[in-house]
Amino acid sequence: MPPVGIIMGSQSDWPTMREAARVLDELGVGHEARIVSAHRTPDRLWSYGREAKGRGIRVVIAGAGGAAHLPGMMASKTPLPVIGVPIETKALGGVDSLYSIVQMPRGFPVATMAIGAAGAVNAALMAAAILALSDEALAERLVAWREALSASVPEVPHD
Ligand code: RP5
Repeated sequence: MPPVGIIMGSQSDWPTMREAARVLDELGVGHEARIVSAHRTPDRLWSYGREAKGRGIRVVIAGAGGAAHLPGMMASKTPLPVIGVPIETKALGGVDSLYSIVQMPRGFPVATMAIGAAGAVNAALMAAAILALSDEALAERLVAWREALSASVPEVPHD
């Protein structure tokens, strides 16, 4: 069973959330992706949250847009760490998603990332960092990934 579960509220979230999948692939971290909507498929959300830990999932990345209740509801159903990705929206630019995810009541945290693709990439890196606490080989791959990113940044801007 892969250690990371990537869930999202809709197929329309996948172009953003596949950025998380891509980075996890780069780091050699197993993952699964599922559409689990808090509003449209609440029973699926309930089963996923109830079963994730027992199936071997160790971190959940949850992306949703608009009235983005998926990450918070997932955090209420599983003791696993939940990382929330606010999806950019046409109507409100993703601030709606951000506010829906970030303002959890005390006791049930969601680690909330930036809006959009940057948030999805960072969610993958955060999940990898959590797993790397007990996986030295992954910790080394994560350091190498970060070093490669640093090395790719030019010192002098060009036209
Ligand atoms: C949310 O509603 C989803 O996470 C998605 O970001 C948003 C819009 O969904 P679609 O109408 O594109 O399916 O539940």
